[in-house]
Amino acid sequence: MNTRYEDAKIMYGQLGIDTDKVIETLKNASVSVHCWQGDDVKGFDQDGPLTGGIQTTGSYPGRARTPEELMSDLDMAMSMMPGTKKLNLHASYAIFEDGETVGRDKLEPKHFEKWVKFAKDRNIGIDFNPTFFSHDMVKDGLTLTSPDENVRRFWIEHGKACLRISEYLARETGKLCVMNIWIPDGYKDIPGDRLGPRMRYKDSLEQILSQEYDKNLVKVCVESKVFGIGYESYTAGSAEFTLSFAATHEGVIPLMDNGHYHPTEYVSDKISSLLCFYDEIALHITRPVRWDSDHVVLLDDETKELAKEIIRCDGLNRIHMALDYFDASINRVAAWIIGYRSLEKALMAAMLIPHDLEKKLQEEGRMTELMILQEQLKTYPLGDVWDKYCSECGVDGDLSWYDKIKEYEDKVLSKR
Ligand code: RNT
Ligand code: ZN
Repeated sequence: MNTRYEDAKIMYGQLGIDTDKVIETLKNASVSVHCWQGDDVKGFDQDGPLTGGIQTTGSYPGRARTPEELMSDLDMAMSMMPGTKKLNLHASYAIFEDGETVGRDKLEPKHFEKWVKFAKDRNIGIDFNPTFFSHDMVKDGLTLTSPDENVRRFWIEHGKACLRISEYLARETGKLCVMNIWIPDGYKDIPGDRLGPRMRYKDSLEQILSQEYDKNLVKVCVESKVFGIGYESYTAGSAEFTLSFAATHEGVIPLMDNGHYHPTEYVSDKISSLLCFYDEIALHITRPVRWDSDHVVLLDDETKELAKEIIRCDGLNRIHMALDYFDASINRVAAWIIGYRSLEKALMAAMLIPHDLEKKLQEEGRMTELMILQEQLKTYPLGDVWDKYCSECGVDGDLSWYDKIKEYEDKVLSKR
């Protein structure tokens, strides 16, 4: 393998790329790993179905049912993930002591103590999400936009509680906490009023943000969406809404989920537009198949294009990257690993491109040569640099990591 790496190093070196440096840069690029892949987005604070217009399909055995199971599965998954990881938690993953139940409007930092210990022991940071779905207080599919003031108040209090928790998570781990707000609110059929819900959403967000918090420790994002299952005709938190909200509210950054746009729109093309106007942006990286299906992320064209834009725009310090998918039809731990490693590979591929040269060719109008170079790079030995990276990070390579996951499935997951 080392000679293969040496050969690859020479090939990329001829293009002016230092593969050793690429490996070091990738090691430090942080990717947030979503806890919800392990339990089909169920959480621990309620027992109802998954709502909010999202869906996990499949019934592969081994879903994590308790915090202990989820932590153990996360450990297994993370042991096969090279690079810097953060844990992405939802408020619904609160851990209560025996018999205790607390409404989401009353959640406290102490309900996340065990997660803090988990993160500290592994020296990773935590990102956080208020959970505006799968709950009795979602009325007629609405939360922060509800015309029912009791409902809206409850969810505003939830948002404020989550800001306090996010600050605690950041303080404890010593690492920035990105808190992402996504609400499903909308209508299945043609609404009679589009402005009202959006004005209520705006007001609710402003009320949540009136909670004091340290802006150096917590970054608040707003995630847009175009439609959900059962919310086909209208969603309050559209792209225009969230972008405008973030642009006009200090300390708020926009989050783009690449499953949340029309099928011919590409988030890879949107990144540079936002970077002209925002210091920071955030991404949910997923794989939509025909709709916002949240399939496991693969090393496909759009993932590669997304990664290219992140690297080309020198965006590693300005773009918060998080994974967001949920597949219950295959081994869930493997699903985590495949998605994470695919994104890492895409980032590596992006770092192995001579961007200055491509830019020069474009600026000089040498589009034929640009096309030839881009096509050539597709068959360059990315895999040899990837193998070296995995071995330096102490994680198994592509041909062997599944052996250990299969063993874990036989010993642990299949007994659940
Ligand atoms: C839903 C959004 C949202 C969720 C998670 C669980 O369409 O993408 O980000 O997937 O919060
Ligand atoms: Zn998302």
